[in-house]
Amino acid sequence: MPPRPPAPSTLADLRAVVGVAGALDAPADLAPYVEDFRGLYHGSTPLVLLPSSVEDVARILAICDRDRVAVVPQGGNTSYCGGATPAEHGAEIVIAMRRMNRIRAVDPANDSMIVEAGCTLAAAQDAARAAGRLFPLSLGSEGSAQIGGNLSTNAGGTAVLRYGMMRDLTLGLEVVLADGRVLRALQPLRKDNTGYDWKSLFIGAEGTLGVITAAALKLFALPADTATALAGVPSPAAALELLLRLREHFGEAVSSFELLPRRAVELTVRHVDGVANPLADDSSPWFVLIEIGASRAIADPTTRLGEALASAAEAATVAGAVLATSAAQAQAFWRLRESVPEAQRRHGASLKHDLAVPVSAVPRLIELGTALVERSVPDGETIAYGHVGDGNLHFNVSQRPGTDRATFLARQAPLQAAMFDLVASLGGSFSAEHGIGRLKVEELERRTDPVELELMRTLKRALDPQGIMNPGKVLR
Ligand code: 2HG
Ligand code: ZN
Repeated sequence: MPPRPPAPSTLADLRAVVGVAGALDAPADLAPYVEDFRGLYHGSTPLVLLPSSVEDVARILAICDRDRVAVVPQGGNTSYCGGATPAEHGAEIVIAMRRMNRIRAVDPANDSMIVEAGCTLAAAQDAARAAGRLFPLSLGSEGSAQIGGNLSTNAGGTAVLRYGMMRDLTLGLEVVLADGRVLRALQPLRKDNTGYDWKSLFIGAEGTLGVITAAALKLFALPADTATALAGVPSPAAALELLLRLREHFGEAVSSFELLPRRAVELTVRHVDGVANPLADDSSPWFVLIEIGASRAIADPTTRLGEALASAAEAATVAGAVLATSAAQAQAFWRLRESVPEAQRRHGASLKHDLAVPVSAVPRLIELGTALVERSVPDGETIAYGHVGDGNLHFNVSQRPGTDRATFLARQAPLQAAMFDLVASLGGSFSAEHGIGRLKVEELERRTDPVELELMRTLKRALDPQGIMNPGKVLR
């Protein structure tokens, strides 16, 4: 039986917390909050609340706890797994964090800043830069994705190779628990061995254990100079060889290393305005986008990257390569890379698999995964790309033009099962950086070690005994 919608008196109490400006209930106002970014889920809610302080969130959750009303925390609504979309039955309220978007403090000497959950990732990056520091998390959706969502999904992106994922970038958290109590642990300390690392629990929990309202984040030195190149390579194995070479030359200054199949580049040039392939004459089947974020110790990194690529070419690891000679050109290379999801979307339906394997197993994953798609998806083509330096591939399959959409989409379940089996056989993960949300709940149940799963359920029961926090996401 679906849960009963909240009583009118509960809704009135919730509205009173945020005032008229902080409560949305007209159907047109609710619409942007009830559908996920990929259009996979079409939910319903009687009320979207826009709190502007941690006290607001605490009062909202205390009311929800009292009246057993389920809540769905939502950031920029860019989730790939439906993690922030309310259920269809319409009994859940949405807490959208966008009004909690303050930068509370920036401390360059401590290399840290304190940011509220509703701050966009781009605004957090800008605040760091304005203080002469770098906040390195970087994603295609950074203009709309919010820090709270980045934390709740433990977001990755294109700079993980050098700086790690969101969990690695977090020093402290402020969290409202399911019953409205507030955990305040925003001390930006690099050393603090006072008991369990509970903060880590809320990162990647997708709002199922509490609502993150602010975080203390790590900052870094801005690179003194950046070199960016696009190189054609004969194979994924050659791409990994190139990564090793670059690491020998530049050490940890290699900040991004993104693999693109030729087909992804073609689709991007075809479907996204203003994108060009700077290596149009290069017939390589694969390309890599390389970024070196150099400290002052590495003088003229662009020349040095050119030398490294020339020596890789002599060893046949690289075919052609083009170095960005201006910031605008580097941006154009990044636009090519960041536009791949949009190009795939415009090209037709796609089946997505966000996979991680040990970096050394990437060539094998590509070989076996591509063969699997060829055998089982005659109406699709493999577009496997992404953060190869982290062992994370977006092993996506695009529908071939002129084929039937429904038939193609019906292949998702069997293909996904086979793809996830393949990843397991390579020692990998079926959820690398996009989370579980609603999309992968059954897979998590099926594929997680029973002891691990029981531990997760124990934690969920302990922190959310009434099951009001983002029900049906991550765990059922
Ligand atoms: C990226 O790396 C994003 O571009 C999106 O994680 C991946 O669309 C995708 O599958
Ligand atoms: Zn990605």
